[in-house]
Amino acid sequence: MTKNRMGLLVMAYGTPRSTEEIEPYYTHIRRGRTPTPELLQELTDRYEKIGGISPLARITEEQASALETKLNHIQDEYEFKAYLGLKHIEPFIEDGIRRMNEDGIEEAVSIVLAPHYSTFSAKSYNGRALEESEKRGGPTLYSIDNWHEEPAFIRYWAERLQETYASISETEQEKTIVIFSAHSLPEKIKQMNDPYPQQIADNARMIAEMANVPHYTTAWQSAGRTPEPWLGPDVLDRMRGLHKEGYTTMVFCPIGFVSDHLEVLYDNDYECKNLADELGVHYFRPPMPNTHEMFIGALASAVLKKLEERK
Ligand code: FEC
Repeated sequence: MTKNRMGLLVMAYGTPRSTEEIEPYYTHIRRGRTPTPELLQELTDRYEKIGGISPLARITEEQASALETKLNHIQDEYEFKAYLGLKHIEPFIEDGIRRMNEDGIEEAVSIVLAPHYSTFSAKSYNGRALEESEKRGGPTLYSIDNWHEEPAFIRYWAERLQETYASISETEQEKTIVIFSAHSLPEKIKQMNDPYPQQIADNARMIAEMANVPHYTTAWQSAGRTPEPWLGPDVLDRMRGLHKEGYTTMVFCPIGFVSDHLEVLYDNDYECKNLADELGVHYFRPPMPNTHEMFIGALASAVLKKLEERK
């Protein structure tokens, strides 16, 4: 049987691959405004704290390749070929579309390596991809908006929580709380009826129920360095409040992210961990999905569902 060629545009945030790339990357995030020397230094220092640069570039490539392999292994109808498309550094989303077009790919599924929908994430990634494919006259895109309800994704985090709880004594479990977190966004998204806050709340409940954890909450992390108001409560403020309520162990699940990168390795494992130490609270952060088989299976399921939908 001849297989249909199917492009797979795997989109992710992107990260500098060297210290020299930090400035152009940061300028791109700021929509072309060069950061002040102070802001640039502060970001460089954060990368320094996690080893100089982020492992995100390597992990994103590994995830795209694992997803392509998995998809070609579990079905016979399509021959998938993955292309990377990054938001803030090369290869940009537009480069991914261009390469598909040059390779003669006529149809493609696009997926974002972030589980939830927001105007700042899925909408902007998929919007850029669509604009470029329209400009070039192909490929036809089937865009996945969100995939946080994929059962294997929920099971991934539920199992990690169960493993973490198994290492905590029964008496301490009573004073343990799970903090589900995601990247904060400007508060104005609330006026735009953006589904992001609700999707995070629903996802936290689904995972907590499957893992059967008695106490959990949600909080926002990694708010941008801009003067406008961002969604709160910030995870650090939430930690102080929970400590006052008597919790002595905090388990962090950054469900808005899927890889080890700056926002997890610095914002959680450095900033939250430091505050936990200051408060005398035990800190746990289960491993991120990265290329875990169950997680790649969740992405593959989302891709195949999208293709079923269009039939
Ligand atoms: O490991 C790494 O090097 C990169 C990690 C990284 C990820 C990430 C994910 C998200 N962001 C989202 C929204 C915003 C908004 C702004 C913003 C700013 C930054 C800055 C860095 C950065 N983000 Fe990011 N983000 C990562 C890195 N992000 C660095 C600039 C310095 C700072 O403010 O900390 C504000 C932009 C502005 O100035 O207007 C908004 C969202 C996600 C999760 C979804 C996704 O992955 O796309 C949403 C990973």
